[in-house]
Amino acid sequence: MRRLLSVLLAMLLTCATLVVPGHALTGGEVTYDKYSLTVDGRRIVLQSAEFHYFRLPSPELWPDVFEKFRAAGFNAVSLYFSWAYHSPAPGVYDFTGVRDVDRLLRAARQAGLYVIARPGPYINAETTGGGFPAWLKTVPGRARSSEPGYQAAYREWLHRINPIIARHQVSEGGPVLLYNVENEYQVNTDAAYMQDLQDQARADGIDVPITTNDCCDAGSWSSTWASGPGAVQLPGVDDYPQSFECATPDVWGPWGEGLTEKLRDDIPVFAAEYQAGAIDLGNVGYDKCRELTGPAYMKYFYKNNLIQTGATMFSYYMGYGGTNWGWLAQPNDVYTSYDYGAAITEARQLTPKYDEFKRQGYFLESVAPLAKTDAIASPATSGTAALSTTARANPDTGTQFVLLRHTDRAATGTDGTTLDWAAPDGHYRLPAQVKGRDAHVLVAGYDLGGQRLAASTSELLTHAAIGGRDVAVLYGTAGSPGATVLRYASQPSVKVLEGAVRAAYSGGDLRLDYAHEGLARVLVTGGGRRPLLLLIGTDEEAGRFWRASTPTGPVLVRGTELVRSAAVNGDTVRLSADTVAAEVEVFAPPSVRRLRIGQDTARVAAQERDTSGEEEVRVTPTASGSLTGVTRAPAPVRLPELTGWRAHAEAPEAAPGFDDSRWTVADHTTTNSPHPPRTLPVLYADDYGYHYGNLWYRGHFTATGSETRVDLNAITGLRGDYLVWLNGRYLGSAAGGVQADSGDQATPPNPDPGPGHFDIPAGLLKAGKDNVISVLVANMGHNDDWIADDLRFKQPRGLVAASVGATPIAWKIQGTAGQDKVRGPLSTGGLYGERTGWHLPTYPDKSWKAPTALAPGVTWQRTTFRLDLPKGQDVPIGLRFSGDPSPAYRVLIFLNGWNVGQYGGDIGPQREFSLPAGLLDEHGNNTLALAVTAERPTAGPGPLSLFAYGNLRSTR
Ligand code: IPT
Repeated sequence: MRRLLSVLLAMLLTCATLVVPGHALTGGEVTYDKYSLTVDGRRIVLQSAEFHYFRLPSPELWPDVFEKFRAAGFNAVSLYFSWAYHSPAPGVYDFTGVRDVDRLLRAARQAGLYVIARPGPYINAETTGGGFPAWLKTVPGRARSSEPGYQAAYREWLHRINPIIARHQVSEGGPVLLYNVENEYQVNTDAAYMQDLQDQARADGIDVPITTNDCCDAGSWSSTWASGPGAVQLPGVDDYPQSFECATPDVWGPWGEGLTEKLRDDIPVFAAEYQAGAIDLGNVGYDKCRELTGPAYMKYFYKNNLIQTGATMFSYYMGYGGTNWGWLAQPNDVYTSYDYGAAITEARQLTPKYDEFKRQGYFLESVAPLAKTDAIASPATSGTAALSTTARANPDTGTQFVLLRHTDRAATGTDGTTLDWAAPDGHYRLPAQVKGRDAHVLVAGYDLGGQRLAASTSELLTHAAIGGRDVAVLYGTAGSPGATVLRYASQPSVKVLEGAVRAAYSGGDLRLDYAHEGLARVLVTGGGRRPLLLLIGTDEEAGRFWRASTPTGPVLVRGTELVRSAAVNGDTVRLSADTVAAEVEVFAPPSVRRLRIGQDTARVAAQERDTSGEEEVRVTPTASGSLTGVTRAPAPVRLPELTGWRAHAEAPEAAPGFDDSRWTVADHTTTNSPHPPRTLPVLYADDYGYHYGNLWYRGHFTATGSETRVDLNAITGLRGDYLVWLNGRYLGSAAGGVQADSGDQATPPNPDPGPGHFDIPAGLLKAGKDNVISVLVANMGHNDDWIADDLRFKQPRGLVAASVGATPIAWKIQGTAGQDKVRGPLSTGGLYGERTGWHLPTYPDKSWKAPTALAPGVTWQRTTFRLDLPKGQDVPIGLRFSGDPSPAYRVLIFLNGWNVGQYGGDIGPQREFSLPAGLLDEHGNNTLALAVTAERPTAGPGPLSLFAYGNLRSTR
């Protein structure tokens, strides 16, 4: 009986702990005015970042990314939906498994993020076809227009995806806040089409405001179409001021000031896609892209946009980039990794860019008057012309926001000034200093909880009412001077707990003067207000804080690697947090005496995780009223070596006697393609239903005996090639034609499909008999449709011309076998090994032999490894190629049957490949299979090893 009672009691207690929602979203009506969005009558500053679920095919990791967004102060996530990812063929759609977008939207809500839903139909995004399924290339009617063939196709997609989005709208208690039609629709436009997208959405139950992301300058859609058919309710603008030149990260703003235009008087300024990373056009690696778009850039450009234009809606592209696994890449611009140099890396690691998002995000989230501001006169920067100011104020509260930065945005020196500031509470002269390529947003006249912040030349991270007092975190550049003025009815008592802070009181103003060093602590009591604990730190110290809300109010945490959520129960604060061995400090109500880390209150409530592994951290109270303790180190991780490789050559298709009787006959004489065939029959792979990955062709001809040359042209997309055999003899390879055009309408796609002449060696032809040409063509993916031009989007893949003198050839084509229901249409292509399951974990490879040097053609190499990563830790695993990448080969990498990427000298700079948990069994056996296509004899890819991107104790 006592046992039963205690079990019941424990259950009750657990329930009390667990029903705490992570972050509640406000539901209700979504409206807007010229200042901001309003949800259920409450203004919000929208702070969103882009995420592509199709680039993280591991739904169990979606909550991790979303919680990391939320923990940086984002209140929304922007989601493209890829039509291609869901639809292998007309009329066929799949929303299960890794394509379960219901689950995706639930995960966003669970993490407390609103959603900007962007179902295209066109999305660009450097993904194959710009999100268009490849089967659309065979449909008549220009894509991105109202022409009938295209119209029927996109309506089919919208009527599948819209109802899913609709049932997750804010009005239904879900997260979807905005609905984005099309993408940077600016040339070859069609108003009837834009109108129809919106009409279809409304008919499908979309009731939130409809937006579109305009490209880049005033010539784009919503300025031309501000009203009338096709006009969009609440358009936004895309800005990429840093360009994609990752090789030169020090060049500032080559694509302009990056100030988001106000498109109409009745709507807020909406930075629909604001650059937060870059594609690696120059193949220099994403770390350089992260530098190009690093914290300095973020500070200068983002804050400029906030204060100079008064934008209240931001969506940053990308928050997390992910992976172009399978054939997801649009090959002309990107390779396997879509890390993007984002704040959160492909392997879900947080970077210094994340800290800067957090500094800005917490500020936006904490300071409500930011949602409604008008431009005002700004304070003078006395003593220097190097610095300048711009200011805004909230017309209701009078709160002022002053942007202070260098007049020349590219300046690199440090300059100081005294701000001559006519603030709402008085006229202040306060010292400030700005280093080059930085910018500060300073606040005056702000009701900070129970305090009155008259003015400060420190930036405000956040403030929280905790246990009857206010805790505020201010920050500034290490070593720079700062001053903060607070208003009191009478002289308060000031206790400097840590750091060098001078306090002076006069006429109701408490003025604090200091230099930003480490983390100073000042306790202010009396003076007619509730107590205030002021924490004044450097940028770095501010970046170490986490803020989490609980039903009993917010808590602040310092020193963990991440805080996902928190709960306070009686004398215990529980954190769902990621940690290493480090000092941790928690600011919680005074009733709290104990700290437990490791349980995700929100997700346990949703029964999505195991509750074991909580760590009780021994804590002691501090003079600041906080608790400190030391968290445990994660257990070390040892990864197995990759040994025991077995290999097997394939490409039997090259042999003359190979049975191709069941292959598809390629005998079309016409095509819907806007590219007329150069020779007949039409050999375009898409016309025969083969859309992704490698292709085989076999051409039979009765030789006259006088043929001297095989002439072939193939279009593969950038980085592609093709290999040719005649009667089983390898003739060689050639780079595939690309026609990767400039994106500029004036330069039409390059019609040259590349060289392709293969001399026939003497004695190889069999006159009067059947001769066989075998061709293996890489299809690297499909062009996007950025300029709404079918010549670009519908460019064929595969062979586009073939002849052997004037001798007629009978062609057959072969590609992907059936559909992989689990991995979807983009994972496998038409290699023999793929068609027979050599990539699958279950394939019996016992008879395979140890690898040797590779002959031209295709060879598979397989091995298995066992993992048992420590429970309760997050250890993202990668695969590293440490040999010299050679253009002699290209490697498709399969993990447990999933194509996780492509490696090789011609493919890109990438040597490390993320093996995401979910595809990777962290506690079991894993199978790696490599399909190596060699263009010439080669030793093949060098040594391969597993490595860990990080190791944290984690509630992932
Ligand atoms: C803009 C697209 O809207 C987006 O889909 C993606 O392609 C991004 O840029 C680049 O990564 S296109 C704009 C930069 C011209």
